[in-house]
Amino acid sequence: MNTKRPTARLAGLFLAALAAVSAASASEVPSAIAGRVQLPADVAALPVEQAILTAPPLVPPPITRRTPARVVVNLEVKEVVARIADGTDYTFWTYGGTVPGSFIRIRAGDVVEFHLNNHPSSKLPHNIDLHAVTGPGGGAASTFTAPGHSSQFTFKALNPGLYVYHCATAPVPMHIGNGMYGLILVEPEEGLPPADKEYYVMQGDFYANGAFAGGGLQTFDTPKSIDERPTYVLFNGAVGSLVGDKALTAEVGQSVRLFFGVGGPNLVSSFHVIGEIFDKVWLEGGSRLAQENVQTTLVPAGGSTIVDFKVNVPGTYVLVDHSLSRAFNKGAIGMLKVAGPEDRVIYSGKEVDAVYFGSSAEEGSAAAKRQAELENKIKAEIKSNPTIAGLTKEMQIEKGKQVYMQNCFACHLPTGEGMAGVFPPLAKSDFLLADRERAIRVVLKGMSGPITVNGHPYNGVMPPQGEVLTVEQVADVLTYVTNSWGNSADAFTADEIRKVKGE
Ligand code: HEC
Ligand SMILES: [Cu+2]
Repeated sequence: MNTKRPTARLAGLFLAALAAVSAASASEVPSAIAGRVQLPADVAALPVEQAILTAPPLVPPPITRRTPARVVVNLEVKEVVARIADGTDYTFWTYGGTVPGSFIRIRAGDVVEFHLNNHPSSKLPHNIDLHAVTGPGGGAASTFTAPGHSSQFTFKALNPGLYVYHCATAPVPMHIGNGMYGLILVEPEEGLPPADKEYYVMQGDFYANGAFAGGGLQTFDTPKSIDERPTYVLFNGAVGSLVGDKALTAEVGQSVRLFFGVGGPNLVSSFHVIGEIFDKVWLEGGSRLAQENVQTTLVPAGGSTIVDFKVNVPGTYVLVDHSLSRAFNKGAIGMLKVAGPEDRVIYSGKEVDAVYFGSSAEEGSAAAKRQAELENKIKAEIKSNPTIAGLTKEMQIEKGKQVYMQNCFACHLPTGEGMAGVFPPLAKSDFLLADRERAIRVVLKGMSGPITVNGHPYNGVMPPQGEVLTVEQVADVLTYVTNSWGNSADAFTADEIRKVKGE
């Protein structure tokens, strides 16, 4: 496998470079490659199975075997643009192309060979911390994976339960906030009691650089995330992902089981289904049936729950976070549609009408749109005022450093030194400092093909940043890189960037 060598070098250099960066210290840093594990004879003799992964709201079938297996999991990381609300797209980072990521189902005692494959079109390295794993970082350090690479590690599922997995690459709240989480169910050895319908739902808080359903393409907003002011609180990654013809379904008399998790990054959920009572709750996703007859169950960020209930009468049952502004104004609504004969003794009145929620949400979103317009007007006023607009070069450098630590450091490293033969240096780069316009073009439009930097050849792919970054952010990050690590140049202005962008 010749993919191993650059990864080893990447991991080693990255570790050294990251040690100097305090901002990244809370996240997992890559570890050295330990080589393939020598499985003892009894483990090597176990039957080998390819895990079935499913996209939400579907769940893989229950595990029927009552003995352990070696399970191979192949999970692909993909950065995708998808609908977050009507007329509004968002750049999601995903496991398996969906938010939440693919559902993984194994059995306690299984030995899992886990492959994390980072799609070549990804802009950033990613990893995975599975809460079902016993070991440092839950696998994060062992799965740090550059774009176009694949990492492998092995773990034994020691504890049954429903566990969250998530990305733990710096900046962690951004990776999780962009949708990098999912659930892995470790069934108890004897299996779970049977249910007629099983579904997979996860709640997440999203921090967009625009208003709720504000239109256009939105991306992650760091200040909003730090203040825990989400633009959206969503079930399964989009407003309306479980509504209308995408609603969950069941029939009168059936037992429904929800595997519900909270990816966060920040909020907890007061999970409730309007018009239903949870007959059974496996609190916090643990393996013991802990409570019965529950109205609302609290699910922590990075936690889960399993709820079972029988549906007795037809109608629409609404899933909410009972912190209700999140449901009515930020999107945390899903639906379970139950078909079948009425039972007017159990329930005789008229059912909850979906339109009630819909129109409230619409009014909220019209106001939010107006709010976005006003915010843009204020921004335009500030821009045309030279005393406010005149940012000092130092301020630009500080802002640019933040852009760099989100968008560039993964490849060019926090020290700007790059990685010999793979990522060219920005520190004292003759290529960078020779031509301002060319530098702007590289950042906006990306670059590929052979180049020479400080006498060394490079032939890689630099992903375009023009869609991800605003012109101000490009000006700031270029001002930062051309005035750090011994470099020196004039500040870049947004107008300079705009000129190249429009060519
Ligand atoms: C996914 C990895 C990756 C990311 C992220 C990335 N770059 Fe690059 N960058 C490259 C590669 C690879 C090249 C060389 C391309 C080639 O060989 O043609 C490059 C080249 C460059 C160059 C010109 C060569 C030099 O060393 O002077 C500049 C300037 C540059 N990048 C700046 C940035 C900035 C600023 C950011 C963040 C906004 C960024 N890069 C993000 C991989 C990356
Ligand atoms: Cu990630």
